[in-house]
Amino acid sequence: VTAKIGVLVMSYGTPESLEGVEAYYTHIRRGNAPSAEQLKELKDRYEAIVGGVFPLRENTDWQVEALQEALNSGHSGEDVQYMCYQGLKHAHPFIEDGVEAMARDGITQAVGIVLAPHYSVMSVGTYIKRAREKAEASGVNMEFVESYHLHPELIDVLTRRVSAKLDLFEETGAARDEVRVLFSAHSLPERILAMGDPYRDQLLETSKAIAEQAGVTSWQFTWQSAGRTAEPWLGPDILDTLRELGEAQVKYVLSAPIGFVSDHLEVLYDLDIEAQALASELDLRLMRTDSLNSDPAYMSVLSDVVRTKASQLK
Ligand code: FEC
Repeated sequence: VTAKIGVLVMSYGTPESLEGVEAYYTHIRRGNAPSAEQLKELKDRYEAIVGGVFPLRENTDWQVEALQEALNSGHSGEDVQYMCYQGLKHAHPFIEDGVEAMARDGITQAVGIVLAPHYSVMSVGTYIKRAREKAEASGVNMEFVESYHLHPELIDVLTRRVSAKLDLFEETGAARDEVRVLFSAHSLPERILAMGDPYRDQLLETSKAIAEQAGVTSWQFTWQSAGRTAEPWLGPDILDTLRELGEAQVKYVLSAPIGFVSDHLEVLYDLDIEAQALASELDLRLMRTDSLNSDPAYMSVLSDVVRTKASQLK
């Protein structure tokens, strides 16, 4: 008999339409509805990226499908069939819906993984907490992948992404060592540091590993997309970093948003529109590394860590 192992593939989630933005934003704000002004501002950002289409939804669908294929191919020796289920943090199907669907299909053993390589108690930690609670209530035995930020294949594929854009800079007249590489990730409230959270260190470890492998000496880490709340968020923000680089007469900048794995609002708006506009004002040439999306190399990273976790199921 072939054993069935469920895989809960968790991602941030995005609205299905502009009409869905209000409910989505309210969910992100833990049930507090945004003001009319905040709502308009967010809708405007979605309209600016793709005119009312939400790329994260399709990208997540493709990632989940590609992961299921990767898990079930090439390991014929295993008497295991992997079944992937989607669980989104702020949109349908929610994390709890994914666990429920597994239980309905008779799955009793499962692995959970988040489509984000770095662990923070405020990011991946909250996905896992919700999935674990639902799994316990549904009789599903689950193990979770917490992070995979130094997986050698992840470092390889991200190094290739950085090198490809450095080649492009070179083809258009900039020497490789004139390009400042800016690794970035979603900011979080500063208070995570006092909690001993590993998020910042993991991000620095990924950045350093890629820089070493790509032979990049001119690099730094910066934050992006901080939330609009009263408390202090981790900085410096990428916009301030760009201003500083402008003042320091740097001319070429490569943005490498290593905390994200998909094309979505925080990449397509915050970097490609907002940061790009500032860069042209400052007379900086800014390029960005391509997102991983469903690149087979990324699927191979995910399937490797999922298989390892599955082998630890008790
Ligand atoms: O394309 C899309 O529709 C979704 C883009 C998107 C991604 C994303 C990733 C992360 N977030 C993280 C933390 C926070 C915290 C708050 C927060 C707020 C927002 C808002 C939008 C939004 N986030 Fe997000 N995030 C994305 C979108 N995020 C929209 C609300 C408006 C705004 O502030 O811009 C603040 C919540 C609060 O008010 O208390 C905290 C983290 C990630 C990366 C890890 C992951 O993917 O889970 C961390 C993609």
